Amino acid sequence: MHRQKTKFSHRVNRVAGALERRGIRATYELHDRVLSNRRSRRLFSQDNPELDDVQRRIVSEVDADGYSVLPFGELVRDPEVWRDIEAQRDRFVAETEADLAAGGENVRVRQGKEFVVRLHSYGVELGLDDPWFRACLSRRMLDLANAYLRMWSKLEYIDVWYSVPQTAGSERVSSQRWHRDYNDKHLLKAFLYLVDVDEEMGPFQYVPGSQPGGPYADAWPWSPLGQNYPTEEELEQRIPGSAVHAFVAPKGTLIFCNTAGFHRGGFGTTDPRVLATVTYSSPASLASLTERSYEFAGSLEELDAPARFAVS
Ligand SMILES: O=C(O)CCC(=O)C(=O)O
Repeated sequence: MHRQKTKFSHRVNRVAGALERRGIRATYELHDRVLSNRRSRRLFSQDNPELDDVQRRIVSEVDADGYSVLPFGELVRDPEVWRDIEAQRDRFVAETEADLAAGGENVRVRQGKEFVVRLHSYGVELGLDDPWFRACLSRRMLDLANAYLRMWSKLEYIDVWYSVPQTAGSERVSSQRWHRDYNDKHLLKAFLYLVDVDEEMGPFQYVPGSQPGGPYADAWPWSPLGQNYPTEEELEQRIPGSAVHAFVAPKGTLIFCNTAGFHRGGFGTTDPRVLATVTYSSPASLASLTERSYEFAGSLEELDAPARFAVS
């Protein structure tokens, strides 16, 4: 009897879970086609930003291949911005390494992804005094994100990561494995390397052309809340190793990428990998599948309209 009851309640939970997932997917589609994203597309078409050559190149490369890579200073030319971000990195690395040396009790990690120590994580307040946040909200970054998404985007997630080297022989877990991000197809992430990253430090890796609309889009295709983690072997059988791009690159390298395409990274075994990251997504994602990682601490009045939209 007890066994039957347990089996029954498992089935109820499974069915309830499936129904809930179906509801979340339907909500995403509705927000993408009709509700949130329609307004966002209209706002963009009424205020189509003029891009310079560098921004245009990034957008057309991400359109074609799913990624674009360039030195940060080519896009954000004010050297003070980079200097401020480096100072932010130095404080974060010093604090993280002191915490780790003392047993790692105070580092900010998320369950299941303990290999990434975060400067902010979720539920923080951020203002324009944070240099990486300031850069991500600048028109240099935001205009190209909006142009790629063809709508005013939401700045949904922002952080600085310290990827802790893994012990030899450990297995890849979570985002160290090939996956598509489940939370939006209108997605642009940026990764700014804050240290030189070599093959052993867990470089970010991407399958060019696996973004929605690309030639590998039909391999375990993207769907909202999809189960987008094939085994490493399955992916390697379908997509030749020669098609994978590993971003082994010096510090100051900026990678833009639609991570609805296949990617993985952070599986380092030697030195820590330190990078700053940001996610621009569509309003449909925030309405159904994601939570903004921060609250804007400044006054909305001091922002222009696309930036105000991005943080609220
Ligand atoms: O740490 C990495 O390089 C991978 C990150 C990742 O999977 C993601 O941001 O979605």
